[in-house]
Amino acid sequence: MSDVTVIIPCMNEAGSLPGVLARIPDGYRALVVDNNSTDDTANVAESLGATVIREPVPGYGSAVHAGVVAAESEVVCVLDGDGSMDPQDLPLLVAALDDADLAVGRRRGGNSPLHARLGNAVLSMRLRTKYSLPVHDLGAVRAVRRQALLDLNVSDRRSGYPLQLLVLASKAGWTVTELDVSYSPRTAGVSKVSGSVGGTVVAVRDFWKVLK
Ligand SMILES: Nc1nc2c(ncn2[C@@H]2O[C@H](COP(=O)(O)OP(=O)(O)OP(=O)(O)O)[C@@H](O)[C@H]2O)c(=O)[nH]1
Ligand SMILES: [Mg+2]
Repeated sequence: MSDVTVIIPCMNEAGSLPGVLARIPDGYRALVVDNNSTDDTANVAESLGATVIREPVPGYGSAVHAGVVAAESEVVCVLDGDGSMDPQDLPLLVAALDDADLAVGRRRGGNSPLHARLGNAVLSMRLRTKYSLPVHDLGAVRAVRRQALLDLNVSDRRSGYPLQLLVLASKAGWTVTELDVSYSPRTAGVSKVSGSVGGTVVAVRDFWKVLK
């Protein structure tokens, strides 16, 4: 499958983006969604050949959704712009769509703070037990057919988006596959979520709304 768009939601990722864009698989198109960056994110992305759209409504889900709407390919992938994930892992996820409706990455490695790892463990256990999903992570990186994703109507526009997508996929009877992907500390810039107490509080609140 070569008709694939890689959606990269970005809020101030100018420092990490060059490394991310350099590793986009051959034939895949990079679509950077600039979410109110105050740094050089849009210029850096454009100068490296990525398509850039701007989404003024804040939130991870808001940025991702704007990218899905704007993409024109049959398949879309989503990964972070902070250098913590490797775009070279995406073809394996895309290949898994031969037998699945949604392929998500289980992040391996990295050095997430303890509270983030604990939160992931508890939430993914809930996804396994309540929603019968074969996951051990929250689907932070994924590949999916674009139209099917749009039809699922994920409505969360903040950090609950990946979790709500998994819940809705389960309710819709989708086949979901989880594959290992590499994970490392962000390569530049400032953590907006797990690195700060405030970010973690917002994320947990968003997650709780989805899973309750
Ligand atoms: N948190 C957050 N991320 C956004 C937003 N808009 C775009 N993003 C991007 O979404 C991606 C995922 O962000 P996170 O990994 O959740 O946030 P982070 O700042 O990297 O935090 P940690 O991974 O916890 O260190 C990154 O590429 C962000 O730049 C937003 O409104 N909030
Ligand atoms: Mg990150």
